[in-house]
Amino acid sequence: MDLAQLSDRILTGDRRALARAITLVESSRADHREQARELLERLRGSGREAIRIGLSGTPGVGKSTFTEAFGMMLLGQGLRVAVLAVDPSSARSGGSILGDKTRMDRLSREKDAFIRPSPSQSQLGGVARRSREAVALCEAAGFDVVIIETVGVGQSETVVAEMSDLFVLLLAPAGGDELQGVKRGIMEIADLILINKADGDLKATATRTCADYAGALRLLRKRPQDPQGFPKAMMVSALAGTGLTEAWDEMQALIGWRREAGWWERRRAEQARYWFDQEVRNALLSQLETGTARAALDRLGQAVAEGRVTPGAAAREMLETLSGQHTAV
Ligand SMILES: Nc1nc2c(ncn2[C@@H]2O[C@H](COP(=O)(O)OP(=O)(O)OP(=O)(O)O)[C@@H](O)[C@H]2O)c(=O)[nH]1
Ligand SMILES: [Mg+2]
Repeated sequence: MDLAQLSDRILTGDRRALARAITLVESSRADHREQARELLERLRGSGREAIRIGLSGTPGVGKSTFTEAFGMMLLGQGLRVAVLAVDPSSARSGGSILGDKTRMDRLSREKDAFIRPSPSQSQLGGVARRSREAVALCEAAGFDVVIIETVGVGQSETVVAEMSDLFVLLLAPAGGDELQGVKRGIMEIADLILINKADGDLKATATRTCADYAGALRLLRKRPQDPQGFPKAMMVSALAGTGLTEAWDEMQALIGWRREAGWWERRRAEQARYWFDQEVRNALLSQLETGTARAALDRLGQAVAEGRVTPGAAAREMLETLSGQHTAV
C-alpha cells in the first residue's frame, strides 16, 4: 500500500490502516521516518479535531478500569474513542500492555474504539514523539475522543499534558490528611482530579479525600485558562460506573468555555511550538550519537582531561566537527 492509499484509508476511519500508520510512526528507521513525515503532512489538512484527554495516576489507581468504563460511556453517546498508552519505562511496558488488553476487553471489542499500547522504548523523548504523532493519526481517523493514558511516575505526566487538551488526574481514596505525595507540579497541570473507587467501604474515605483535594486546588494560583470552579475534584467509581457522565459533563463544560474564550486554540498553538522546539533539540542531541561524533567526543574529552586543551576550546572544536556532518531528523 502506498502513502496515498494509507492516508485515504485512515480518513475513512479504517482501524487497520490506523494501526499500520502508528507502527510506521513508531519506527526509528530513517526511510520509515521519512514516510511517516509525509503521511502526517498529507493528513494535516484533514481539519479533524478530537478532544484529547490526558489521564494519569499511580499503578493500581484504576486507570484501565476507568478508561474502559468511561470509554464505553462515550461510545454509548455515539462517540468514537481511541486510547493510547504512554509508558516511558521499558521495564513496565510489557506487563502493562498485557494487563490493559485484558482489562479493557469490552472496549477493545467495540468497532468504534481503538486501543493502542505504549511503544516499547525506554527513552521518554522517543516515546513522546511517537505518541504525539499517534494522537494526530487518531484525530485524522475521525475519533472524537482520544484518551492518552500514562502511569504517574514522574516526567511522563508533563509530556502527556503537552499533547492533551485536558489533563485528568486519577487518585485513590486515602486515609489521613496527607495528599498522597502528589507533587505540586502535577496538581498544577490537572484540570480535573477524579477520586476513583468511591464505592462500598471506600466511599467515606473517598468523600474525605475529595474534600481535601478540592481544598488544595482552591489554594493553587488561579490559572487564566480556567472558568469559575476549575480545576475541580470529583468522585467516581470506575467499577460501579458512577460519576462518569458527570465527569464527562464537566470536561465538556470546561472545553466549551475554553473554546469560547480562545484558550483552546491558543493552547494547541503553544503545544505545536513546544513540539517543534523538542524536535529540534532531539535532532541536535542525536547528532552526538553518530560514530564520528562519539569518536570526536572521546578524543577531545581525553585531551581536556590531560590538560592539553581547555574545555571551551574543545567544545568549539566539537561543534565544528558536528556542523560538518549531516544527520536526519
Ligand atoms: N472498588 C473499586 N476498585 C476499582 C475501581 N477501579 C479499579 N479498581 C480495582 O483496582 C485494581 C487496579 O485497577 P486497574 O484499572 O488495573 O488500575 P491501573 O491504574 O490501570 O493499574 P496499572 O495499569 O498497573 O497502572 C483492580 O483490581 C480494579 O478492579 C473502582 O472504581 N472501585
Ligand atoms: Mg492499567
